[in-house]
Order: sequence, then structure tokens, then C-alpha cells
Amino acid sequence: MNPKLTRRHLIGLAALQTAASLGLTRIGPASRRTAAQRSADYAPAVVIGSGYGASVAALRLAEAGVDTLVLEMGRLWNTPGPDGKVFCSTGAPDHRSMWFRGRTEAPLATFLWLDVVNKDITPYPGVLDRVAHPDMAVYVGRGVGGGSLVNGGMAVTPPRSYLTEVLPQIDAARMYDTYFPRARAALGVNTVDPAWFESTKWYRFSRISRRHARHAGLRTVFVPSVYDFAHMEREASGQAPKSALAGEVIYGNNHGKRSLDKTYLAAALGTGRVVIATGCRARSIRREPDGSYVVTADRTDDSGRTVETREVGCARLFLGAGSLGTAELLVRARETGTLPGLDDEVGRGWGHNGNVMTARANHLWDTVGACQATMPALGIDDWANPACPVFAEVAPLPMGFEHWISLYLAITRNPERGVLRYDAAADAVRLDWRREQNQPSVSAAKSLFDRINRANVTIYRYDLFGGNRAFADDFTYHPLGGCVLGRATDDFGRVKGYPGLYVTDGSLIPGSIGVNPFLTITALAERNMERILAVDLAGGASPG
Ligand code: FAE
Repeated sequence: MNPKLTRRHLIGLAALQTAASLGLTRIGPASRRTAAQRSADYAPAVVIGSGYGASVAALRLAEAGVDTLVLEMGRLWNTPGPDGKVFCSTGAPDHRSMWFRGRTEAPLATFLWLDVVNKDITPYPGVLDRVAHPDMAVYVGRGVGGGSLVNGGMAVTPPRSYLTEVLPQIDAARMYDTYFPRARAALGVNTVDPAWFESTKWYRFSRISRRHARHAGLRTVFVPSVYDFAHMEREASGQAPKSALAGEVIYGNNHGKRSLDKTYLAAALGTGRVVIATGCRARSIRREPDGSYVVTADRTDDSGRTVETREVGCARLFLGAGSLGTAELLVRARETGTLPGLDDEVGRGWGHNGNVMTARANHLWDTVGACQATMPALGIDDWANPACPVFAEVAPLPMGFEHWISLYLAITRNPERGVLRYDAAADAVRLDWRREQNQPSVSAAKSLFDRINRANVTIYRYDLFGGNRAFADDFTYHPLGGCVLGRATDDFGRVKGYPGLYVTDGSLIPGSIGVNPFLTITALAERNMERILAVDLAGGASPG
């Protein structure tokens, strides 16, 4: 389905353009100050972050008539660089690629064991960050739209039985009948035309993987996407500028991707009630005696230097900084005593959705093609396997030449959970996750891909992930948990003990969801916001 570009979306997109040309940096409406908020700028509602959960919150608050300020630490990505493009490609990364790095840190580190993938770059607030904890690195998007700017666009609905197991307190019927469809429509989810998929050279790599999976008796499924497949077909026929067919993905897509700045956030801005402050990193949160909240935020410039520190007061505070970002703000607030009554569950229940990446070497006659679309369109679905449930995305590896590699991102069922702990000396939050906690994921992935290798007489590739490894289990794209629904919050994301404080992002999901997570994060945020607006904000934005 195409998202309907309403008048409100168009006004919102125009607002984004204006914001960019003004270099938007203001921290929103300073009106309506109360005695308790004298020292602070004030907005009735503040949303921290602008990823999936945050964008849902901003739009639904604005539609309910609540003026809302969004604080986003990354940039607004709509200004072309000297090459005329907003984003750089995966094959030719520059300063725009990564968040304040001197060298890129791509998930696939090497090719033929050679350090040819990563490139030196100038530090800059680039769009992809790799947050390194001792035994686990977490990739996240930075900028207006959060992870939607860098992800693979796969909009997958989890199996109902698993959602019910993971989040038993939610009404599954309502989720599948109302909130998943609402999220899909607002995000502009669509599917590849099967006839085009079967014939195009751009998905040869997927068809080869499908054949090999079938030889092992495994089922594959098409995965819906927020990349506009009609645009992709026009790219292929030379009628539209290339993006997914030009190696663009983890450092952003210049065309075709329905990222949140084109969907939820455009609609939110179109209401006229939302201001997005970019380059603003929320550092701490406190509660005033009158029950309102004050966020301390640093505004940084393109060199990363703090140019201003501001306090923003609000009646309602929505945390949408992503699993790590939200947990960090709350763990710090509890441990430094600014929100001392936060539950012990804050910081717990973190997981990486069982992510493991692996690659197989194909026979010379099984070419995967020099041309590969960057947007996955196929998954191997073995989640119903009771011994080793795995959902594996058939991932592209667009290198512009034939390499005979089949690449996969496996999502496994891993019961291990990590904890986010405060390190007072560094004023930072560290993820306590040990390498051996990945073992259930590696075992499950190995079981599935051993099966495929046996059936096709193929082997793993050991040259791509560093350390001569066949399984990359030291990073994740899917951080989840840290502020789990029904434990650190009530069943709708209200933070326990703190009326007017809400969590609205992936930190609500307890570490695993069995598929790529953004559709579930969006649908869950829709569900929670509907309740919060109906019950908590029925009389306006003041805490009550
Ligand atoms: P998220 O989208 O991470 O947004 C958080 C936002 O908050 C970011 O913009 C941050 O910059 C901002 N922020 C953080 N801390 C602060 C602070 N202190 N102050 C101000 N702003 C802050 O949160 N998922 C899928 O379902 N399908 C895919 O195909 C897929 N592919 C992926 C590929 C890559 C390379 C990556 C990195 C992720 C992928 N994901 C995919 C995961 C998906 O993008 C992720 O689950 C969601 O973006 C998480 O949404 P949240 O709302 O939790």
C-alpha cells in the first residue's frame, strides 16, 4: 500500500525544508511557564528521540491538540552535500556515514580477510552510530527519523503465538486487527511484485538463497518493506534515480525509502503543533515538586562541541530515544537521584533479538549477481521449528562484482538478557552482556545453516567478519528492552511511580520479538498512545 500523502504530510515536508534552511536549533515554545518551570523553556509535551516510537507519540499528541517539542540528538537529513546527495553510499562512505568517527565501522569488516571495506572519514554527526559495549556493539540510526534512516526497511509482523508469549498482557486480537494495520498504513508498507522479483537481476541473490533453502526443506517468505518497490522498478528501468539499486542503505537512502521524516514525522509537523529541535541531546531528567518534568539538553555543533545547554520543562515527557538511549536516561536518573523512585526493573530485560550474521560460499555455477538491491525482500522462516526457531533475512551484499556469497541476518530465540548499569566515574551507562550469552543464537543459526550447507554441499565464509569467524555474534541491529512493558512501566508504557512520564520505543519489548522489530515498535506505540491520550490526557496536557 502507498501511504496517502495528505495535505498535512505535504505541509510537514515543507516545514522540514524550512527547518533545514533555517538551521533549526531552537528549543520550542517558551510560552505557558508555570512557577515551577520559571528557569526552563516549556512545552506541554516533550518527546526525546525521533525514531519509530517517538514519531508515533509526536503525531498522536499533536492530533490531540497538544503542542509537542521533539528533541533529537542527530541532524535533519535533507541538505545535499557537494555531490548533490543527502546521503553517501555504502561503497563510498564519507563524513556523512558515521556518528563522529575517524574511520567507518561497517558490520562486514573484511573481504577475503583484507581490510578493504572500511574507509577513513572526517568526524561529523553522521547517520549511523555503532555504540560499542565490551562484548556487544549496537548499530543505531542518528537523525530525524532515527533507525528509519539506516535500516533495511523490512516491516515484518511477528507470529501471533510469539507476540503473545513475549507480551502476554496485550490484547493480541486488537494488535493484529487494529494496531498492526494502522502502523503498516502509516509507514507505507508494500510488497515486491512477485513477477518482477522472479525476473529481475537485482534479486538473483535472493532466488539463489531460496533455492538452497528449499533443497534443505525450508520455507521462504516475501518480507514487506517500507522501501517503495514501484520506485525500485523504475530505478531498474532507468526511469528514476537509483538508490536501493545504487548500494545505498546503512548510510541512508537518497530515494525510495519511506523513512519516518516522510511519513509519521511529516504528518506530525503538518499539524503545526510539533517542533523538532535537532542536535539536541537530552542528558538528564528531573521532576519538579508540581509533578512536571525538566529535561537538560546539550546542543552540539557539527564538530560535536556543546554550544548550549538548555532546560526544557514539560507536563508530559515521552521517552523515545531507543532501547539504549531511553534506558540510559532512566538508569542515570535513578542512580544519580534525579528520579530516585524508578523501579529496579529499569535497565533490565535487554536483548539483541537473537541477531547473528553469517555467510555461505556458493558453487561457481550458482552466481548471485554483481547487481543486488540493498533492500531485503525474502526471509527463511523456520520459526515454527521447536528445537531451533530461526527467522533469517536473506541479506544483500552489493559489491558491484560477482562474489558467490549468500549473506544472512538470522533472528533467533535467545533467552539470555543483559542489564544496563550506571558507571558513576564516566557518567555513562554500560551494557552488561557477556559473549557467551550469544551461544544460544549461534547454535540455532548454525543448526539452520548447517542444514542448508549439507543439502547444497556448500560451506561457510570465514573472511568477512574478522577473526576467521563464520558467525558474527558481536553486534546487533535490533536492540530491545531495558524498560520492559509491565515491569519497569505499567501495561501501557507509563513509567512506574512517575505520572506523566512515558516510554514509547523498543525498550518496552523484552529483548526478543522473533522478527525485525520496527513494525512491532510502531504498532505497540500506537496502542499505548491511544490509551494514554484517552485516559491521561482527556482533559489536556497537565499532569493530573
Ligand atoms: P530509534 O529508531 O533507534 O530512534 C531513537 C532516536 O533517539 C534516534 O534518532 C537517536 O538519535 C535519538 N536519541 C537517542 N538518545 C537521545 C538523547 N539522549 N537525546 C536526544 N535524542 C536521542 O528507536 N528493523 C526492522 O524492523 N527492519 C529492518 O529491516 C531493520 N534493519 C536495520 C538495519 C540497520 C543497519 C539498523 C541499525 C537497524 C535496523 N532495524 C531494522 C532496527 C530498527 O531500525 C530499530 O528497531 C528501530 O529503529 C528502533 O526504533 P525506536 O523507536 O526504538
